[in-house]
Amino acid sequence: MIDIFKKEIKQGLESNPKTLPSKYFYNKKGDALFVEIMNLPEYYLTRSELDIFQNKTQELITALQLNVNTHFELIELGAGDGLKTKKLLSTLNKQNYKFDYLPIDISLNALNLLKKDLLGTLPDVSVKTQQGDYFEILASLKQSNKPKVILFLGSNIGNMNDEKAEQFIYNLGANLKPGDKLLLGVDLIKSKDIVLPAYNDEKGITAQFNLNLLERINQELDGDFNLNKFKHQPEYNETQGIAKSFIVSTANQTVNIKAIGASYNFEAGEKIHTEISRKYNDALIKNIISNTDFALDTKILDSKKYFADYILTR
Ligand code: AVI
Repeated sequence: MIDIFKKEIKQGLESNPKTLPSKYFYNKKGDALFVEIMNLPEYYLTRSELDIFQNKTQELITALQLNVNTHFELIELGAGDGLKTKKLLSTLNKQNYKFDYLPIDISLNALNLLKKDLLGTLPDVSVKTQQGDYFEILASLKQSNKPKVILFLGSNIGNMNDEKAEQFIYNLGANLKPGDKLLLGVDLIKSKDIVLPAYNDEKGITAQFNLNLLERINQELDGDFNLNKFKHQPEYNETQGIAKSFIVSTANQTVNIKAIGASYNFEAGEKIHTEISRKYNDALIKNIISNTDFALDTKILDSKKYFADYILTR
């Protein structure tokens, strides 16, 4: 694990321009900061999707074309605290649908908390947590003949570039059978007046979240990044619908990373690209799925039309 981390950090810092992978935001501190982000007034994404799950639950169920007599598997990739999904689980349960809920996450801790919570709030729902790599688990679930609904929410797909997103959805399809469904939650292209503050909140939580990457390198790879000499910088291109986060060096400086055995020079104003948060519209979604085995059925929007849950059929 540490070896892959070291290799990818080295690769990123030796690229021109420098980059660091956003997947490394999520250590214990990063997870906690992301929970804070989801509750920020500026971060509309979570609230918008919760609006759909809370107020358009029946539309979601109808769009998924579920059969009340057929036992199915509801598989969530990166379940987190399951807040949105609980609304769906509770309605499905009330309407006597037969299903197993299979949340998949890399964090065993998150899964255990979710399972405990669901045992208390929805004791009748069958919950089978799965810890590990999404695709390894999906491959192992392939033997079951039950129809599957995959949930990939929160615009998590937006943290991949379009090429990776297409590959990811293609791979999902390869692990499913015709008729299985994918519920894909994505943030929609909108004005920079709304998007930029979501990545540049007043309390500076997103800045801490971004800079935590450098802190992690200091702690885990014995680096000496001076966090006071780097700052968070989000950018948003409204025409493309792409938000990007950068860490900018505020001085000419050299950073040593002992575990890599290397030093890196930064010029004042030099940027490290740390994250992409893509926003979508119908054309982009259609284009991404055009070379996969999925067809687009429908989409459900929140009341402000900020966010969409697309329903795709394998
Ligand atoms: C997890 N992901 C969808 C978040 C996003 O909006 O791209 C991560 C995030 N980065 C900064 N704030 C939130």
